[in-house]
Amino acid sequence: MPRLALVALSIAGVALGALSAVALVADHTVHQQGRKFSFQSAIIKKGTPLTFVNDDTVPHNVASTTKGNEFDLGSQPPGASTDVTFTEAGEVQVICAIHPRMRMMVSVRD
Ligand SMILES: [Cu+2]
Repeated sequence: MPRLALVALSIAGVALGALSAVALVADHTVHQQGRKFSFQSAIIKKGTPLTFVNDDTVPHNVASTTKGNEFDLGSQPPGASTDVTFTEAGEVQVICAIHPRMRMMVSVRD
């Protein structure tokens, strides 16, 4: 997706007073920096890997208990990069089991 479209989507999210900007994750990568996910919401096509990168200096533990898309990356050290493939369409809540304020939604589309 062109960068401009991504920006437009972000602006639309703000204009709607949405809790977060929904974006197609262009490079299929979600960064973790400052104990935050780089997207609050993201859309991914079913079966396409989403890469979680830990850019922080502390470990994270990315996980989901959403039925059909459960996963747990365990302790992910700084600098690590891990792929997650979502196999069921739907809304998936992704959390960090270490930092309760770190959460995001992944919308998995057919
Ligand atoms: Cu964390």
